[in-house]
Amino acid sequence: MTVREYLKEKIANGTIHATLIDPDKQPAEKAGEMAKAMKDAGTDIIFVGGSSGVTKENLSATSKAIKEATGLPVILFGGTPDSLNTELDAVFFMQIMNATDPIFITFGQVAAAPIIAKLGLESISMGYIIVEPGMTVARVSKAKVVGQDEIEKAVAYAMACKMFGFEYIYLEAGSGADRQVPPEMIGAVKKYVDLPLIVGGGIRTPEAAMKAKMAGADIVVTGTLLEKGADAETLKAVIASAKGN
Ligand code: 1GP
Repeated sequence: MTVREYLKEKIANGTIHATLIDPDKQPAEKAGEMAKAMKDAGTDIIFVGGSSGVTKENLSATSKAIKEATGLPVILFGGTPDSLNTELDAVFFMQIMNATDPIFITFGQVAAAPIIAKLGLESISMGYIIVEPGMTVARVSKAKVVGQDEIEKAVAYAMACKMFGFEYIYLEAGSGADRQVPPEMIGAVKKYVDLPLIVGGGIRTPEAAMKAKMAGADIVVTGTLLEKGADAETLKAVIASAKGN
């Protein structure tokens, strides 16, 4: 089964949870243990990546350790062309819609495409929209962030994603954000654009996860929660809320 099929099948049954692990933040073995804890808590898929410090070495070792520890699919989310490797199950081939640095709009993707083809990696296209506060990824990509109250602008970006032919849309408030993507924005994007919607950034409580799910997120992503060493009960509660259990 491809990762595309896996996601499609899962999402058809309701909102799922994705765990984001940055390979630059801990040794591979530790990443495997963290992913195992998330699997036990109910997560469905592991995203690996980060805004800086992702190398072929740490990415391949981390992906391998996660797969060995969990058996869950591992998909690259962010990263650089030279970090691509065959330990990944798939790659989000993504465009930061509101970046102003062209590396994140097209040149990085042009550099990555032949490598993805050569390695035979599955690639899943995604339009990525950064919402205030945006955090590191907004700074690195020099994004014109969508304000928390700019609902129409978010919908326009999402419509453009659909017209470009992207398979997924990601509404991102930024890792470690103090505010999540507003539920009204998630709801509006979901209402006007029928693409599977990924939502992340600043989701660290069952309430926040529930808000994202109820507003229409198909995949709720958390990263910081795990990084900060939340206990098993908290992980379980957040994931259960994301999935509406
Ligand atoms: C970042 O959306 C993800 O790309 C996760 O954000 O680290 O705030 O959970 P957090």
